[in-house]
Amino acid sequence: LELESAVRKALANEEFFLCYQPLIDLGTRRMSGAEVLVRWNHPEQGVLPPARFISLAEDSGLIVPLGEWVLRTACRQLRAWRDDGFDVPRVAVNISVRQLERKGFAALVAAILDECGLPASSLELELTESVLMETEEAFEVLEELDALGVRLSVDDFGTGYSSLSYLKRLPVHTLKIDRSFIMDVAEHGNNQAIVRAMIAMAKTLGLEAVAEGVESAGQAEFLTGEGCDQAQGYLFGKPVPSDAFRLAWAAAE
Ligand code: G
Ligand code: G
Ligand code: MN
Ligand code: NA
Repeated sequence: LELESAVRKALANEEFFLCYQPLIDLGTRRMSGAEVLVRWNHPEQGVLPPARFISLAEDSGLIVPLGEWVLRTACRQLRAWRDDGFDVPRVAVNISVRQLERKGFAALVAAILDECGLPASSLELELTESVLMETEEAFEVLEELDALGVRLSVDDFGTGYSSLSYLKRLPVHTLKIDRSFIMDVAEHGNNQAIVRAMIAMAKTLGLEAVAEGVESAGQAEFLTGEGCDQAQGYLFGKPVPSDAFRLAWAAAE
């Protein structure tokens, strides 16, 4: 309860900030977007990672205003970058089931895009497998978001318990292969066959494959050879605040 009121206060005091991690097109090796990751600059404890407060914010329902702040701030940042001549193709924002369940979520997304003068294709929403499996209502919201033109990705793919049939049924565009599978692919590890199969399955279903947690050139080489579309990880860049992201990538564009 104490933390709950602390999160509430932190929102009011603007103690949250966003970091951006590059997504890389493996064909061209150019930056294809940025995943948005929230941080809490706690007045006493310093910068806290999402693991310290997201599930609490989900349990208390505070993820709804926090998530809206993240979405709006990320879209405003993209607008500002573009106005400044820094053309980031899209931002990818993590969304919790509690947000998706809220009536009018698709309308909120549409309003924020409109407010920022951004086409829906500039926004990607990352959802975990468990979220996607949750409810029939969630399915309807996904269809509304798809109709808007927002891109939808399945985050941490391969870590859930879900059946694969939902992939064909849901209007998702991208599979983000969890970094636990990527770790040993350069060393002919056990996961090579699994990752190869995941990429092939994405292709068969007409989805883009993104590899998470790419840390070495060997991993990137393997993934490129297997036809993986995009990658993300420390090899290309860690999550950093907006100014550092721009410094790192504006010149490369
Ligand atoms: O770098 P990292 O510790 O930032 O992120 C850990 C996890 O926290 C991510 O996998 C993501 O699922 C979650 N996360 C980060 N930012 C957000 C956010 O804005 N909303 C939600 N719901 N989850 C987030
Ligand atoms: O669950 P989600 O994929 O949304 O969150 C991404 C998380 O993975 C963040 O905590 C981010 O800091 C972390 N991350 C991103 N790239 C790498 C990487 O190359 N290696 C490791 N170990 N973690 C990474
Ligand atoms: Mn994510
Ligand atoms: Na992940």
